[in-house]
Amino acid sequence: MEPLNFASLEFLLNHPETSHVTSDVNAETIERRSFSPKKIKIFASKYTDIKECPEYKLSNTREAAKMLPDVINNTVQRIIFRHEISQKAKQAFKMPRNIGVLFSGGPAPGGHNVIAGLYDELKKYNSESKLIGFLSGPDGLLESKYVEITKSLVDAYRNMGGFSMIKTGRTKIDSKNKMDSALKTCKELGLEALVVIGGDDSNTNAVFLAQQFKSAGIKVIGVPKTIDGDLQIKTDDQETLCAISFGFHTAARAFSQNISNLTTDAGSDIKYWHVCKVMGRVASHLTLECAFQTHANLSFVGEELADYTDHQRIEKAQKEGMIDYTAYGMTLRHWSRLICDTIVRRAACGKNFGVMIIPEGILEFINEIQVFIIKLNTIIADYNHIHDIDFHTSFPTLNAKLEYLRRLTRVLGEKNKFSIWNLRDDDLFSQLPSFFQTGLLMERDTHGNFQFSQVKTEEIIMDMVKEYLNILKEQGKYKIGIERSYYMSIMKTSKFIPEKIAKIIFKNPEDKYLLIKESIISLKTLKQVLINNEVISSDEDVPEPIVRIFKKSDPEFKTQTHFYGYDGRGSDPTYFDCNYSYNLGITAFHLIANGATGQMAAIKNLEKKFDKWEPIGIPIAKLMRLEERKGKLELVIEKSLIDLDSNAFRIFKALREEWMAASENPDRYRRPGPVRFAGITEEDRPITLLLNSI
Ligand code: FBP
Repeated sequence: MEPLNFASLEFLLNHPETSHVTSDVNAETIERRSFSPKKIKIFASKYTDIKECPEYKLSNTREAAKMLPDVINNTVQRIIFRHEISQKAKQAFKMPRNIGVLFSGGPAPGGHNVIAGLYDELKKYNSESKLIGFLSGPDGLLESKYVEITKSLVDAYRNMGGFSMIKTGRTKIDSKNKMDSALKTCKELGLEALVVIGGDDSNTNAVFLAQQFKSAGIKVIGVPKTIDGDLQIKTDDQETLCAISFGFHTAARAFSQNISNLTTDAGSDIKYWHVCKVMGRVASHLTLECAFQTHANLSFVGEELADYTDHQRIEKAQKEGMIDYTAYGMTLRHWSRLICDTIVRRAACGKNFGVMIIPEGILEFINEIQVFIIKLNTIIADYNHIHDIDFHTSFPTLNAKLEYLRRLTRVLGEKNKFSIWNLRDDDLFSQLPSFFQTGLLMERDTHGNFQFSQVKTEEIIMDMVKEYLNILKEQGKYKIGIERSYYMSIMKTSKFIPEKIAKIIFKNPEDKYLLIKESIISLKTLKQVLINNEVISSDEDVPEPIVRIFKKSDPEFKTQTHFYGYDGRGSDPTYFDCNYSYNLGITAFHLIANGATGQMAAIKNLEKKFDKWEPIGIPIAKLMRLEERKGKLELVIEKSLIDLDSNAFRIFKALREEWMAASENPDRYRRPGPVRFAGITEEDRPITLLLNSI
């Protein structure tokens, strides 16, 4: 036989096609890197000015005034054209500057464009100016670890996702020592200003730095970042100053593409319920946006569950002259019943499949779990306060932690039922699955936030759902509806009159989807019904076509669980986020060049078309509110939750029954498609934002 003529490996490796298709940089990356985001018109003018806007009222807390005296009187500032400028002011604008920048918190698509916008603007006025990027978040500032950001570095990351250029971290600058180290680094580098790109906690960090650095003449500007979308700012008169943080749109779209693919698969394979947990530490903004993007069959909004009241229970108690406090707020059990209700209703219409979205932070809105979270936060904080070693180091395993809690009940609980951890708490807690206990007892993040992303909420709830569906099945209430035409075609092969049998075995013999009577829950009960109705005699078997129909009506509940979070957070930014974040970077520069500090760079009118966008500075100190963190009250920026009176939520509520499609109508799934740049791009702003602006 002739030897086969293989190409040599060397030949293959040197082949142009090989190097083309195995290159790290593909055509999409090249296109992204070369895209120039749109610039807000004001930035086309050479020099800008800042106009104070006292008409935008933001009232502050007394604590913030006490702790942030040098920045508390800041007002909202609008960046405007400067028509006339003195030679001196021109020189001041054009002087070489050193600005530092850092990422803080979880990555959010668009971060690199904030740096690109800041860099381009800085260099536009003076090519000698320097942008210093602190490495790995606040740690880089504290430990003086940084790189000078160069054109080639910026160009490699333009319009690209992640924070990989300089990385990020979650360190909180919360002590005098850390403040001093940060200031020392900035002074050594001769920084005029520091830009902190982060979420609510990082912007809190930024304003405390602004206060601390004020006497040294170093300015600090925050930039609103977080995929969670919970950094939204309104004035006291409900005028929107910052409609959303950057990264939200991309993450929501990236999750939605995956969820939408699941709707396609679910509707094809018709055997699974896909349970999609979607990131968002507390608020359900991402879930709501994904619901609009995909029209999944069932989406939960935590904020709505928190509002839940069981009117039946209230009325019952009232009749007995009592008040039932447990009727206010949602329990895990009741939530699982709501899910079962949808599953059963869809199954009755022949759809024993579907896609549901649950927000990562939903547990925050489930009363009983929220109580555990608060109690455990306090217990852990108290322990850390009293002892030299941290709670998690002292009790590294779940068993050790549980034993400590049990000891608390012995020491405190037996005598005092009002103690923070009593026998009832311990009893309820011990009934939770161990992975859930581990989740609830996990270390809080550096800012004292509960780490919802580490808790397998979807598994806990689906276990409860499965359990209850089994009960419903035994009661004959969970059945798959049989399409009438299918029933007729099967019965054609038998000797029976389909209409007559239908009346005997179905509870709705005239409908399009036929439901087997609740009393028929097994082949045995089916046979008995047929005997009773003289369809067959007792020594006959149930006829094969009827067995087939019965088996088809008997549901098997099968689920697939998915978690969408880190994947979408790492997506390349949408067109909206590219433009938004780039303009935030430019805004940060102009706030600095005009002498602002303690402000958050923002774009007003983001919810409107691009030509309405306005760059502004928002006084961060005015946003500070007292909140419990690690058992202590601390000043932080309040997280924005979904407003149940907002247009978006009201529209969602009105449409969700259609999306549930628990009817003869087909599913209403929407295909948002991938995050893309060329051709027809995705919608030009988040759907929820657009709806809220109507
Ligand atoms: P930021 O608030 O820092 O933007 O982070 C948001 C987030 O992605 C949440 O949605 C999620 O709960 C959390 O970070 C996950 O944290 P980690 O990255 O530490 O696992």
